[in-house]
Amino acid sequence: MRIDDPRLPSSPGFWRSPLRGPRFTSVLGLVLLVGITLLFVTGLVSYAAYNPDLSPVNDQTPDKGILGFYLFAWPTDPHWLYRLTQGLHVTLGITLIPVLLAKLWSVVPRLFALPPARSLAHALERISLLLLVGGGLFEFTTGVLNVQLDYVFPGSFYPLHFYGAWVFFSAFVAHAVLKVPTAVRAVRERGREQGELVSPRPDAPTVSRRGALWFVGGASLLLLVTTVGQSIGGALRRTALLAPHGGADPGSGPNGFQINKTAAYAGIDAAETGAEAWRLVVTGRTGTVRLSRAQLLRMPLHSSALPIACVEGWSTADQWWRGVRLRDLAALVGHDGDPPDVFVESLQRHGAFRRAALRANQVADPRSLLALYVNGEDLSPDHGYPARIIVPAAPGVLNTKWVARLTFGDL
Ligand SMILES: Nc1nc2c(c(=O)[nH]1)N[C@H]1C(S)=C(S)[C@@H](COP(=O)(O)O)O[C@H]1N2
Ligand SMILES: [Mo]
Repeated sequence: MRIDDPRLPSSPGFWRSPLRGPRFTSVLGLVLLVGITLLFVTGLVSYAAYNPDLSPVNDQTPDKGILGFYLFAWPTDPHWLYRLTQGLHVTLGITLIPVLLAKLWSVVPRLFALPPARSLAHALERISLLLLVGGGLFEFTTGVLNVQLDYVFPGSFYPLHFYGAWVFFSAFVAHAVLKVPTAVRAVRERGREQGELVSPRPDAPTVSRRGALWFVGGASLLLLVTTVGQSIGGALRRTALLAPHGGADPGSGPNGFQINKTAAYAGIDAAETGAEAWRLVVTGRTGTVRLSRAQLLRMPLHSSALPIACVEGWSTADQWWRGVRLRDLAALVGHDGDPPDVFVESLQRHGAFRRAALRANQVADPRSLLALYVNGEDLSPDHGYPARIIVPAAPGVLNTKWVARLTFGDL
């Protein structure tokens, strides 16, 4: 058989869909141009929100080197900032899946084309396409796995998704620079389509090109409306049919909002959190103090209305937290006025989220609390009783539950 035998996918004649052509591909490509750029930006922002610049504890991407050039001090305003950026990142990523798949389908004949390279330029182009397609599939797959399966991929999600994003986006930019002019022309022009994507012996159409685009758009819309509720929270959470389920049921009442990891999962024993056993150990410039929950409750208590916003894209509406300001705890151990960074450790013994570092600007914010109550009640065991961190605009992962120790300064 010759490579142009129409029984082989390397032959243009093998691909019969009359939908394929520059116009279909270009419309999808232009949607992805906007969508993936936004995904990349919100993804970089998400990484910055972990404050990896601060301390190796939050930095899940060792040796990020020059890729970390853009990191900045994550602000605490507006308090819903991470809800917005991460809700956008995850919802948009999921919504774009049908567009991505349709785009790949529309160019699939070119992926099989032989010979693999006609010239050096052609070889380079195909290598960049390999990075583009492979990188794209990799980023979407790792992202969805992290959201849906609480991560099962070999290796840590952060370095994989972070490095993958740079590889993918570099190939994406190169591709866009080459193709955008053609894509814009293809969308604008009327008349007969031509070019490599057009089948030389098309089948009779079963759906118009416009109908196919509506189908892709409809699939995206369906994913959008069955996902976005998890980021909006409240009553709309129930519309998030595609959001991960099967987690702990938070029940109703003041503590009835999503639970990420339960106390049982984290290995928190009720004996360790009782009034007898539990002490908060606070260390700073002037030494160490140990505080019982009763002593903490005698300190000035403050309230903040703040959400939990997880990297997985879900978030809660604002909850009403009450507790001791982090900056007051800093002052207790000799850091008056200008509090430093703090290293937070949980009672939890295993798992990456048992400790986190907060930046000085987060400690200084008067809304940042070591929360003891939520919505007028004691924290439930699953929400971090006897005490948890809550910080405005920060990713959920920095809101450490079952706090046992705070170390100010000297990270
Ligand atoms: N000790 C400890 N704190 C933790 C976690 C954890 O696994 N262990 N999970 C974090 C993550 S990823 C999120 S999103 C929030 C969720 O808080 P919630 O379960 O009260 O909603 O808690 C954070 N605090
Ligand atoms: Mo999270």
